Amino acid sequence: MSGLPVEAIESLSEQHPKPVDVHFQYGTAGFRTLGSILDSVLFRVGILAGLRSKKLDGKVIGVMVTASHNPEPDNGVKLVDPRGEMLESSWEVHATTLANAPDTPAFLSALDAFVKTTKIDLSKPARVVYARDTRPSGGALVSALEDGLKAVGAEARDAGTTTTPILHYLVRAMNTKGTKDEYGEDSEEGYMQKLSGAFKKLVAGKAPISPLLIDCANGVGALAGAVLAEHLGDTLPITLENGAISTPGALNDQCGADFVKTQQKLPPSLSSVLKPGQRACSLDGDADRLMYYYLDERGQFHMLDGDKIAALVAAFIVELVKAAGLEGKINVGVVQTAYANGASTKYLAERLPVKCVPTGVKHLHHAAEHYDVGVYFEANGHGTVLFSPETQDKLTSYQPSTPAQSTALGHLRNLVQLINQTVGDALSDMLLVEVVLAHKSYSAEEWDSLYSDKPNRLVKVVVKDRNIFKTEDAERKLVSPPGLQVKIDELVRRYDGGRSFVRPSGTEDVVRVYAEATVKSQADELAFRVAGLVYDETGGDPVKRPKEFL
Ligand code: NG1
Ligand code: ZN
Repeated sequence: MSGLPVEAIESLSEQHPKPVDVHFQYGTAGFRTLGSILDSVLFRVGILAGLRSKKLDGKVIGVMVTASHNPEPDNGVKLVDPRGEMLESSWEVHATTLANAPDTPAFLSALDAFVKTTKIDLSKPARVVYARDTRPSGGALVSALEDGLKAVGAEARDAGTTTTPILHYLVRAMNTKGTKDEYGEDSEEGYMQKLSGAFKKLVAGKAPISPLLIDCANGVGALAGAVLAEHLGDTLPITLENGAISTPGALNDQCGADFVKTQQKLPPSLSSVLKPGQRACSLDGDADRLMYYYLDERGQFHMLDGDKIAALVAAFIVELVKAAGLEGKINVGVVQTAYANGASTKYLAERLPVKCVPTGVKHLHHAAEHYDVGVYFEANGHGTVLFSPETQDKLTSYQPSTPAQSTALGHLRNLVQLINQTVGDALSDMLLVEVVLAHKSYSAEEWDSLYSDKPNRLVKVVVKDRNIFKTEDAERKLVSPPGLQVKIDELVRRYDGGRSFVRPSGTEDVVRVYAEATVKSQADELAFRVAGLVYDETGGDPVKRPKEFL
């Protein structure tokens, strides 16, 4: 064998057998399924993380144990590459192959083949940092991960229970320590100092900010939120809600960013707390998604989603670039997916370049890297703003010619510090939103009035085999099953302002249908008609056909 510590791996692997009849897949969010069947996956991911580090000459690799906005019994695991970005996609296949080897001998031979074909020098060091969210299954899964790390002889650092974006930050901070690209002190404390320091500079001299309510989804955001609130002090008065991290079943239940986005309503637990006109936001279970909202004077709920955040932030950055005298020297662009509300795309496209890419953070992130400043947000509230290395250099070396230019330049420099450059972070994004609102003296209502969302509806369809669904044009057109897209187009034409598309989910065993129309009832009807069409055309059982499908 190629120098693998076979005996260590063998004996530990026997303690983490793969469940029979389960197929694991490393999807857009890593491995994600019921926490109770993930033990073997975590052990094997530990080994894979060690090997990834060896392959990259001992650079620190991150491992995050979370299932984000999913229900509490779910869990998951994903790898983070050295600059804090998602695992290189070619390794997703290797992860899937290794996770599915049926037993220890098969796992060992798959590992051996993998090490040889990928040409991994096993004499290199391996360094890994890992963390988990607050799920009850997390502790045992981390133990399985630690066995994997031990088996491959990796030097491991336990970052404890923390948010996904903080883990991404730690990876980048550890790998850049002592270099000219140093990203910050490699601790949660270091991150909080970086964010709060930049925030305080950005809002200095602005009117006091009114209190913000944060729904922590009864997850890890409650812990990080409390630390951040302490750092911010009076500069941003925060009230943390839904912080019941040890109440069984509470995580993401009737609260959190995904609840708000999919239900388009206030988490019931906030109904007696949120005052009309007050700003509130929801995090998801690992604090990388953010949804804002408010109640108007009549008590009506208004949601400010990832698209609204993108619109607010992109316009602000464009203004600052102009004010700094850098127009034409630094180009700002926006990246969205097909789920972006049509009204947001229209609003943004009238002002700056907008690109549509397939769902999944890695697609958005990579596309955003092609702009000098790339703003990317999914409608569900996951996103960030990337400043290219050249842009950061420009901001450092640029000599402003007026005091106004100097002020705008200072703001841009501070934004680079405030905004997580590795992955979307709900807490960092929240501070960013608060900065823009403070600078523009906008209330939530004024922000909301930038454009009016087109009524829309998202529906799940359970099909026999979602893998037969293939798309093109950034997932906006189905190429398989053949003929289905023509029928969808025919339906869409019958609705005023109609738009609809169908794609297989990357995280659940379902097909998703999205529809928009000028009137809400029409958006619903179109979505349920397309869902019915998808169901029938792919041989769905007429007896089990959901009643709402048309
Ligand atoms: P899938 O299940 O592939 O639709 C969902 C979200 C994505 C992304 C991933 C990862 C929607 C419609 N889809 O993907 O945007 O966030 O989860 O968590 O929101
Ligand atoms: Zn998440």
